[in-house]
Amino acid sequence: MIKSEICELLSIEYPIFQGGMAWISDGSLAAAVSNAGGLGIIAAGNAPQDYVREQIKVARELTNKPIGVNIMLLSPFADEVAKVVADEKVEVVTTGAGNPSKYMELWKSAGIKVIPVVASAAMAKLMERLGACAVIAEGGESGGHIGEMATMPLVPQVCDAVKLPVVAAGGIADGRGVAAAFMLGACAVQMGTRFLSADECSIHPNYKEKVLSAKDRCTVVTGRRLGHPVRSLRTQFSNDYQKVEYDSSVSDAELEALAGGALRLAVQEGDLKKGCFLAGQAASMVNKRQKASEIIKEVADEAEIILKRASIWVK
Ligand code: TUI
Repeated sequence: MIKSEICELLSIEYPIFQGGMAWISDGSLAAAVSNAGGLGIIAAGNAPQDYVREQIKVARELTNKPIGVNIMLLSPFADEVAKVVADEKVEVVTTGAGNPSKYMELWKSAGIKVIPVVASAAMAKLMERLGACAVIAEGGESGGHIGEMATMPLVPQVCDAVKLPVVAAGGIADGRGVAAAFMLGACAVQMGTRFLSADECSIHPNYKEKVLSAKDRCTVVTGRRLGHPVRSLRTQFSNDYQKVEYDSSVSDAELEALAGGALRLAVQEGDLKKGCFLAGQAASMVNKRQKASEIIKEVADEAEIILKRASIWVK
């Protein structure tokens, strides 16, 4: 059994988080992961407060284990959702795509454990000073909104910068990734892409099929011009977007309009032409449909075998 200080800190069995993926990570998926002993996380994404309250209720009906909510800080509803999670006293809040400083006091006074995603060592230090209980060091191999650094150099540098427990994310989809993350100094991992194939993940069948058939070079990054780089599977949408991204005759507003609604079209409609199918570089390592509990157990068992064998390298 792999265990670390994060298990005691959060009262979970396995040091494995399920990433809060906008439009995807709902109360059912989060509850399945938490019931399996990991940390299930509901994504607030760009949704208003009612959706988030409802998904917390769904999760609470399905599990009495701790759950988390991810607040996407670029959301126009971030302020109201920040209050909802405090009201509902979810056990853990993770944040993404920005700096959550202004909410830290509110969440801490509600007794919530705050675990921000950081994309740099400096940001990790700031979060430590403001009272985060851990940080997620997410490299640019991940799906969705990404920072500049890759997981391999980011995790050890964040570990050196803070005394807090560090959760590694980005490019991790099996036990080898978990073992590597622990070797880099992390004490837990967060996986998003791997959970896209979970039976409890209710994305459109076309989305699941695209992930299951993805190859190693199937992801691309778009959105750098607008300052919000996003990794997704190569599709007609990403090809169309890339064609106009650096065309100076296309305005920023036109580019925004092209991307607007593309996540929802992928997740709910499975729209293979206009949908933006977010996924990380580990997509091609996701090869089978499984229950969330099987994913957690398989990944943890693989990591255990590898970590036990690690001493063979020392002569
Ligand atoms: O947030 C994510 N991944 C996401 S959010 C999302 S929804 C979205 N849709 C369209 C455009 C943009 C977002 C889809 N995927 N991951 C966590 C993450 N956070 N990755 C990188 C960061 C990050 C970046 C900069 C965290 C902090 C940060 O700090 C900047 C600052 O203000 O200091």
